[in-house]
Amino acid sequence: MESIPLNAPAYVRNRKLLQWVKETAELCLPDSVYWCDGSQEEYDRLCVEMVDSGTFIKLSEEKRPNSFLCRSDPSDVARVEDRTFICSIRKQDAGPTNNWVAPKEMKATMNKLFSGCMKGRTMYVIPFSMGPLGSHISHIGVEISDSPYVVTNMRIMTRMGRAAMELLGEESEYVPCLHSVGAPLEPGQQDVPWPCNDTKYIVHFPEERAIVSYGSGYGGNALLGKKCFALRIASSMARDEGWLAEHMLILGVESPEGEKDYVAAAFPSACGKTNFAMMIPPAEMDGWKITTIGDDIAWIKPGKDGRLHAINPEYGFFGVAPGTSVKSNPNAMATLYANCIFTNVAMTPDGDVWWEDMTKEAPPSLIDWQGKPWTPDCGRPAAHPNARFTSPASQCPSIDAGWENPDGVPIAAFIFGGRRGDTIPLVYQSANWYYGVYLAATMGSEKTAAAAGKIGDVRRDPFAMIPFCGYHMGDYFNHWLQIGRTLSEPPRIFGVNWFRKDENGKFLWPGFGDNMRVLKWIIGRVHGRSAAVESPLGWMPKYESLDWSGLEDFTFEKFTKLMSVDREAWKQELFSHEELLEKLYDKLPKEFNHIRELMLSTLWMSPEHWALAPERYSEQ
Ligand code: O2Y
Ligand code: MN
Repeated sequence: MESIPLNAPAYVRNRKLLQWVKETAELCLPDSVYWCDGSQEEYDRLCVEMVDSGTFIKLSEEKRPNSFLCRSDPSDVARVEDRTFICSIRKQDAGPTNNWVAPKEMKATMNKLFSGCMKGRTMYVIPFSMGPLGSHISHIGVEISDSPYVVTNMRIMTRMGRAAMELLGEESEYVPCLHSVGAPLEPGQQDVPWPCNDTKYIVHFPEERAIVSYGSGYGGNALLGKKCFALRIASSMARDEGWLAEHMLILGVESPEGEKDYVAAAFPSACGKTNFAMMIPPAEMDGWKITTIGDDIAWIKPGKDGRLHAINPEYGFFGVAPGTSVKSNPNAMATLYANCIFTNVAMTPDGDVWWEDMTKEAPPSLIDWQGKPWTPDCGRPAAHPNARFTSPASQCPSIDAGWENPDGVPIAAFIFGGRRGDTIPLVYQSANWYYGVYLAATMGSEKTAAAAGKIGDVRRDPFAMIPFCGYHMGDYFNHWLQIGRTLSEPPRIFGVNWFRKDENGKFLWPGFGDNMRVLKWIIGRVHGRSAAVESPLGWMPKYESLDWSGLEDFTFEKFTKLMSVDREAWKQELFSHEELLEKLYDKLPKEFNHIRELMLSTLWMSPEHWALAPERYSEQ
């Protein structure tokens, strides 16, 4: 059998990589091998090729310059958690929250699936850096993929191309990421716009630091630098090496006096993470400014100064389009002005994009995400609910001046939130690192109506990491506790809940830009200047200690509802933590049981001590 020419450019010198590419080509049997250099010329050429093949639709050059619409197969629209595997050598290292298959067995399965799987296609070799090129916090990956959609998205989402390859030199380590859409072409067979396979596997080998993905071309399943590398594999690397790979946004808070602090925040999906990362404070809060480092993932390392320092390993945003509007996130909308790839959104007659809630009124006619004519009364969504934009982070008006700083930015506070209609107050500060880790480990969001057994049922999503931790969550909690022990200046830890409702089911808090009021209090706590009242949960703001400029009609009564800590509800809350903690029992930090017991007993303190007594919330 004739061997496939590798045609590696002279700057590709890494011996292990050259061998891996050769072996992969021999297994997958592509028509040709292409080494991505990451240039604009290459990107433009691939986009033209995808327009010609029907994968991309070029959007209006006037409305959305250099941007494209892509419609996926309707069966391939989201991450596939039930097909995602952590193949550690020992099952107990993956833990009960991950799917596990023995590495040997999984490799045999993958070998069969990948045999000849790229026939009729080009095999792209995609070198990329997660994090600024050459940063001591960054890591290099190489994705092999048979999807030009993956190549173009990876160029936006990572520092992709020749410079990353050159950093590898002859010997450096990289994370190999093998991907195929799993749709070989027979000679003469016509391709489809979105090739994929009903059989899907998203596989991680944490000990080998390797990723294999088969059957899907979409998002987190295929852009392997993101969830697979930057979270699942990196979390396992981070545990071994004493750092943190987290599902967190990073933002900067600048005071009118020019003081600058950075916070990292974790929220489960559908809690407005990207909105928070790009928030514009109310005009009345004169001089306060938010800057954006990242909207989804943070790599965080202890520094010599006893603080934690964070980078955004990504280079772009892969954001949920529906719900994004000039009202909910003006900075995101401005970021999307050009040079973007839109996946599964609707198209307007004049060649622009649209999705639900982008504008108050829907356009009278559209082409929906499946290419079908759409009108507002047709009863179907125009964009898929998980429709995405891929956009360069550098285009974001709020991007922080230091977002590419190879040393990262120092983290002053961690914020953990969920979507809870009751029980959890707007904001509280944990008494110390240990309570903070417990707070984050027990965070969760109310289940959607479809998933809930009863009203108020909560899906626990510790640190928003359940789908993304590459090892046992009990070990993960212990790792967090251990990191805290090593820091002389640990970030302060806060819980927030933007979604508390009143007795009529109406949201009590306006959210969006008004979250700046909470952030200002948090920064004030970090610097020891915001007043606070003690509660069984930790420290909480007094009414007077939040900045109400521009929101003076927010009454003290409403505030006490928003902040109340109900003894019965909290008793139930603490009992309900058991469901998750029991599941992780064999590796659960012993500290957690003590904290839970202490919190329970604090609830029996005289109510006058804390939040049941509203007068504690005000000096007046
Ligand atoms: O649906 C996907 O394939 C991607 S999911 C995703 C994308 C960007 C940021 N966060 C997420 C997530 O699920 O947390
Ligand atoms: Mn995410």
